Order: sequence, then C-alpha cells, then structure tokens
Amino acid sequence: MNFELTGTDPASRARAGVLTTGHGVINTPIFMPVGTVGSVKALTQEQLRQDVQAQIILGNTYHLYLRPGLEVLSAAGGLHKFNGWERPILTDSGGYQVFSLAANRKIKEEGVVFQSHIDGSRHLFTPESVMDIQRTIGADIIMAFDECPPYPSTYAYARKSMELTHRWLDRCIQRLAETSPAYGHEQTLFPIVQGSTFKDLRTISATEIAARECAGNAIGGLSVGEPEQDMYEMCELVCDILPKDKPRYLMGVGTPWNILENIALGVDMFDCVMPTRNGRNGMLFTWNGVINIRNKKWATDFSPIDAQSSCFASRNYSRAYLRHLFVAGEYLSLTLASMHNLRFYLELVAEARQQILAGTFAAWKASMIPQLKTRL
Ligand code: PRF
Repeated sequence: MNFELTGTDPASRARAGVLTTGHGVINTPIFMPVGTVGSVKALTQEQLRQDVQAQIILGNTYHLYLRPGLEVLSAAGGLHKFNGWERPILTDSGGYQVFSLAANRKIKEEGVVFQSHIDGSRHLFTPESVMDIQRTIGADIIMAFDECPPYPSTYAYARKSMELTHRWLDRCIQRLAETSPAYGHEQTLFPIVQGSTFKDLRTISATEIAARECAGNAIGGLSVGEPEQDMYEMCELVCDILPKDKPRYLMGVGTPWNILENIALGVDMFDCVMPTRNGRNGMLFTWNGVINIRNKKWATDFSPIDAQSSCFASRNYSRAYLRHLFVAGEYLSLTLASMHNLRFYLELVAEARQQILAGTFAAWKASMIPQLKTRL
C-alpha cells in the first residue's frame, strides 16, 4: 500500500491524498460505505460503482465469520470474488461488533469469548484468529483486534482496556508476520488508537500506535455517545501525534458535519452506517440540509430529492414519489434512499478534497456546516 499526500489546506489540518492498494486507488478524504455481511444493503455492486461511485467498501469480520463462514469464503477465493466487488475492501476486526452485538461476552487476556447473535453458538476471538480470519476474507486493509470501551468508562477501566488493546496489537503484528495473504494481493494492517475521552490516555495510545510504524492508523472509541466536542478534542490530539505521511481512519463517524470537522483535524478516511441505516428509515441528507421524506409536507413536492446532486435517484425521481414509496412500504424506497445518501456522502468528501486542493477548505467548511445541519 502506498499513500501520497497531494495537498494540504493552509487554514486547517485538512489533507488530500491518494491511497494505492492491490485493488486500485482511493482519493482521500474518502467515505467508505458499510457492507457488514459483504453487501451494502439494498444496492447492487453496479449501483455502488456507477451511481454511488464508491471507491472502497467495508465488511465486518464478526458477521462474515459467523455467516457464511470461512469455508465458503475460502472456497470462493475471498470476499472480492464472492461478492463481485473488484475495488478495495476494508474489514473491521470484530473488536467492536463483538462488544455491541454478541451475547455473554467475556474479555480475557487471550481474547474474547462470546455467543453468536444469530444462533447463540460459542466462539473465541483472539488477535491471532482475527488476523487469520481477515486473511481468509482477503480485504486490502485489515484492522487490528481492539477493545472499544463503552462511554462513559472510568479512567481505570479505560486505561486497562487501552493497555490490553496495545498488547493485542503486538500479537496481531506478530501473526501477520508469520502468515501470508491467501490470494496474492497485499493486506495492510491498521492499528487502532483507544483511550476513551481521557486526554492523557489518548496521548499514550497515539504515541504507542505511531511507534508501531504501520502503513496506516485508525482512531477508535469515538462517536460512542460522548459529546461531539469531546470527539473533536480527542481527534485533534491524536491526529497531532499520528504520523503525517500515513492515512488516518476515524472509525464509525458520522454525520456530514462530523465528517467535515474531522477532515479539518487531519482525518482521511471514514465509515458509518448512518447514510444507509438512517436512509432506510427515510432520513435523507442533501446539500441544503436533512429531510424526513415520510413527512406529509413532501406529498406533492415534485422537485428532485437534491437538485444539486448528480445522483441517479435525484435525476430520475421526485421527493413526492420517494415519499409515496416509503409510505407504501415499497422495497425501491430502500434502494433509492441508500443510493442517494451514499452518493451525497461521496460527493461531500469529493468536494472537500477539491476545496483542500484549492486551498479554500476551511472557509468552505464554515459556510457549509450550518447548511448541512438545516432541518428541511
Ligand atoms: N473499534 C473497531 N471498530 C469500530 C470502532 C472501534 O473503536 C468504532 C467506534 N466508533 C466503530 N467501529 N474495531
């Protein structure tokens, strides 16, 4: 993997870059649609490529391991072959899902014992097993096995948890060094900074993570219920410590304005279920603000979903029609809302990138944020 910085904003810490993987190039800042089980819900790969113009998608180790399982993924020749997505893929390690989804989980030095949310079966994830699973899935970027502590956590718990995450990281690095990619293409490990909302823990964690000299780094444990200002404060502190010449990935963030604020702090990569999950509930993001498409006020609004968007959904369908689809419970509503919101997120980061390259990002961001937050 190679990362080239192509521009920096003079009035913020925002950066534009090019990340090259074995499955092609990603222009940063980037948003990565979430395809938890290997499918970005309600969309075909063609729609993701042509309409959303996604450059990389995300999959989850936890879900893919439980279903379809490693035998199927291995027989398919990896996730790219299995789901037909030929561009880059990143897999999360399960270090978050196991805590948010699994039942009866028990954290030990060795790893985490948990029960499947699907059938209650018992499993053990260790740093080693999670590296092996991600080898079998075959993602281009793979995440270290971490513990994401809940918010709020006590200082003592957050410290213990962070130290465990660092010890697990060294086991991940060791395991990767002892194994090879299963399908020929390179797999790059991103370690994850933790430390809850404690400044000194974040400083320690970012320093430890930077010292591993991995090709890219991630910031975890944020957007878990803490005030937005705390997220920005932690992110700023961590970005100042992580190496400038490596991509930085903020996990599970966020709203359009969260993304612009964190780009300004030096984050290059984002993922979040918000555009798809909230989209399936009728929440649509536009350049002029947020719409609840189920609202009666759109019943006879025959204007595009977003007049400023190049998206297939906005070029071909009206707000009134999409509202009708939602109210009638039509499946097409899920596809159009997901497509629209993801295209919007991709347009947002593409525009941010242009503004960074033009040296105008900070002023543009300040003018955009109130607009993006408007409830239409
Ligand atoms: N760790 C991992 N995945 C994550 C997170 C984390 O802390 C978060 C927190 N926002 C989202 N996804 N492994």
